[in-house]
This record gives sequence, C-alpha cells and structure tokens, in this order.
Amino acid sequence: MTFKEFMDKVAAKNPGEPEFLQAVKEVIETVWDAYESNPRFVKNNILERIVEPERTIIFRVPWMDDKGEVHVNRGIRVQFNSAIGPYKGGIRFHPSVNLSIMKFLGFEQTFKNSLTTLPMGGGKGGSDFDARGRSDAEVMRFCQSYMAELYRYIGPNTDVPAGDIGVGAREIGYLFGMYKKLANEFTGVMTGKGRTWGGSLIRPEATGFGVIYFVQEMLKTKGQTLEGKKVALSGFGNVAWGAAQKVTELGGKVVTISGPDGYVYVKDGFTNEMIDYMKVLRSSNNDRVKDFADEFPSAVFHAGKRPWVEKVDVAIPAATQNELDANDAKALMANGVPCVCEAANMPCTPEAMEIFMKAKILFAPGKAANAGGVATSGLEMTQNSMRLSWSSEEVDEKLHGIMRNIHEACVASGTEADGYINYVKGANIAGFLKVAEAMCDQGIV
Ligand code: NDP
Ligand code: 2IT
Repeated sequence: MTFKEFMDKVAAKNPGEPEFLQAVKEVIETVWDAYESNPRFVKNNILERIVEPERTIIFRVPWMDDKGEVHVNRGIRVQFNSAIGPYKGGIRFHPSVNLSIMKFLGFEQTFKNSLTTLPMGGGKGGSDFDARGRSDAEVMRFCQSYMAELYRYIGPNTDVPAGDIGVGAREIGYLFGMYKKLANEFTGVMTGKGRTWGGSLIRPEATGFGVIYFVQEMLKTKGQTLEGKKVALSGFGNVAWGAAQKVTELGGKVVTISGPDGYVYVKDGFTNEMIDYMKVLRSSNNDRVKDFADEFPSAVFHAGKRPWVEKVDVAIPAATQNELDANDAKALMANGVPCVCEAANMPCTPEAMEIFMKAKILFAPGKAANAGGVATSGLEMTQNSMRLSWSSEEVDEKLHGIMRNIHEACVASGTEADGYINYVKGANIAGFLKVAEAMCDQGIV
C-alpha cells in the first residue's frame, strides 16, 4: 500500500473528521519509512490498527440548570491505545467538542505518553458543555451527570482522566467526588486532584513549565538561553499561565496573551501581578482578555487580532488546535522569528508548520513540548500507588529530566543530514516505535 492509498482508506472510514485525519496524516507520513522497513510491523498491520481507537464511548449527559430547565449534552471518551499502559488523557469541556476533536486528541496522546517514558496508554474525553455564564452549582451538576455514566468505563488501572480545556481543579473535584461515591473507592482514578486529596504538587504548573524547559533545550542547540528573550503566548488558560511563570523566572519577557476577543501586548513584559491575574481571569468563566487591559494600563489591547503580528524571539501558541495558520506563520517569519514551540495540541495548521520547517527555524510539536503535563500526571499516579507525596522540588526535578529526555529523543530520531533537527519527525518516530513494538509483542488484540 502507498501512503496515499492508506490515507484514502482512513479518510473513507472516518468521514467528517478533519482534525482526526489531519493528526493521522502528520504522524503516519513521518513514520512511514520506519514502518515499511520493519517486516514485523507490516506483518502485524500496525498502521491500520494504530489509527483505530480500541474503544469509543458516547453517552447522554442530562442536567438541570438553576431555573429547573433540563439540558442535554453529549459525553465522549475515546480509549485510543493501551499497548504501553492504562488509557490516560484529559477531559475537555468546550462547545466545539466533537468526535473528530476527541479522536485527534486521543491519537496524539498515545504518542505523547509514549515519549514521556512512563507506562501510560492514550485516551481523551470531553463534552460540548459550555461553562460560560453557568453557576458553580450548574457546573457541579453537569460534572456529576457526566461521571454518573463515565465511571463504568474508567479505573486506576483501566483509564485515568485528567483536565484539559475547560476542566481545571474545580471540575476535577466534582468529577472525582462522584466517581468515589459511585465506585465506593478512594483511588487515583483521576489526576490533577487537589493537594489535600492525592494531587501532585506542580501538576497545575507542569504543562507550562515543561514547555519552557523544552524551549530552553531548543535554544541550547543554538548556544542561546531565554534570558532577555521576548515571548508571545496565545490563550490565557492553565498552560499559558504556567509558561508565563517559567519564562519570567528565567529572565525572559512575556509580551502577549490572547483570548477570543483579541490579544494584549505588554512592552516591558508581564509582571508577577499580571501572571497572577491570568488565573483570576480564567476562573471568572469570562473569555475576554480586554478585561486584562482594563486592569493594567501598561497592557495594550488589540481587538479581533492574534498575537503573531508582533516581533518576538519565541512564539508559543497555547490556546487550541489550528489557531495559527499560514498567514500568521508568514507574519512571524516576516519579523524573523527564530523559534516556535507548540504548547497547545496541534495549534499550527499543516501549512503553517510547513512554512516554519522549510525555513528550518526551531519548531517543536505539541506532543513533545507539552508532554510535561501528562508526565506529571504519571508522577501523580506513582505517588498515589505508593500512598505518599513528593515535594515540589522532587516533582519539578523529575519533570525537568523528562523534558530533557524527550528533547534528546527528538534529536536522536529527527536530526537530518544537514544537521537540522526535525522535531516533528523525531517526536513521531520515537513515540511510535515504542507503541508499535508493544502492539507486536501482545499479539492481535
Ligand atoms: P484552559 O481551559 O485553561 O484554557 C484554554 C484557552 O484556550 C483559553 O484561553 C480558551 O478561551 C482558549 N480556547 C479554547 N478553545 C478555543 C477555541 N475553540 N477557539 C479559541 N480559543 C479557544 O485550557 P488549557 O490551558 O489547559 O489548554 C490549552 C491547550 O493546551 C489545549 O490545546 C490543551 O489541549 C493543551 N494541553 C493542556 C494540558 C493541561 O495539562 N491542561 C496538557 C497538554 C496540552 P475560551 O475557552 O474562553 O474560548
Ligand atoms: O493534552 C494533554 O496532555 C492533557 N490535557 C493532560 C492529560 C493528562 O492526563 O494529564
């Protein structure tokens, strides 16, 4: 079979799933040669098996609002691959959630988790629930209804969900509480838990910290550091917040964050007070970064625009999939950007990625750079199993080590003849090989 024939087959089997097909194409294209040259993989038909989720659960989530009106949302959990460990991956609550998005995320998660070197398979879940304007009690009832169905399919050795867009500490609390009640078991079935009930220190910051540790390694390949560098972030959520903290701590300057209404620019870099305010903004269930500019006079608000028009040293998309397109990439390149690192999952469109990689600038994919979040979830699972908790320093040190290892794995599998580090290829090959070998070892299941 040629690569085109393979993709045509996957497209015919998964109609109306553009994000899933985009993710499959990117991964399979880069591992194609490694696959074809391995007779064991071919004999076991690993490629066709690896793009098919092991199980997909779709369920009704009915709930009542504060006025007594009944609403129905759709719940999804894609248990994508359990070759190297229990399914592991976040839950996303956002009105845009659909099967295509869940499948792309579960697919990506499989390779990301493999890169962490921890024993975790890939999964993802979510719902099209929109928390905007909803009271705390409404969010709680929704989470309880969601878990009332999901609890049958998960468990500490089966599937361990965590947070993602729209699912933070509050939602994890409500989801975990309902699981505990239904299963009559206090166990590490979710990660991102509160500190007093089994959560790991550093987990809230881990994704953002990990991204910046990865950026440090990328810059090191050019003999550079983050000191004095201007960094553009998009989004204003959990990941952007963690990244902003670490950039600032390392002497870099965060100059932008963004929301659906536009972006804000702070010429001299975010202060710690501004970084703290990002959390306030996120937990307000309000998606306007204009409020940030109203709060801080030194922040300039640009309505309806994305931050990629600014001249920066490092661009870090940290909001959502396909948020940085070819025009944005051209704008960044016109300003001579030397480094782009994905913090969100698949934030750059394929056209944007091509522009960066053709120009041979430093470019890292989300599945490598944002793996620190799930890696720290893996560390939370370990602590839960051992029934003890590590200090912040211990967790941070392990996280840092994992991010350095992922960088090394990308260099080892992705360095091209002219010395250019193709991080996309490196991450995909390193992540794929381990899962494919495990699938071969375990027979046709
Ligand atoms: P948050 O919910 O904390 O923040 C998400 C941000 O993205 C918000 O600014 C949100 O604004 C924006 N956003 C979400 N969906 C859309 C959309 N369809 N269009 C435009 N903007 C959107 O989520 P996180 O910070 O946790 O997640 C950010 C990214 O990082 C996601 O891609 C996620 O998958 C990825 N990620 C998260 C990890 C984690 O540990 N949390 C780990 C690894 C990756 P609004 O909702 O108001 O539209
Ligand atoms: O995309 C991701 O890696 C996450 N949302 C984190 C998943 C996890 O299980 O911690």
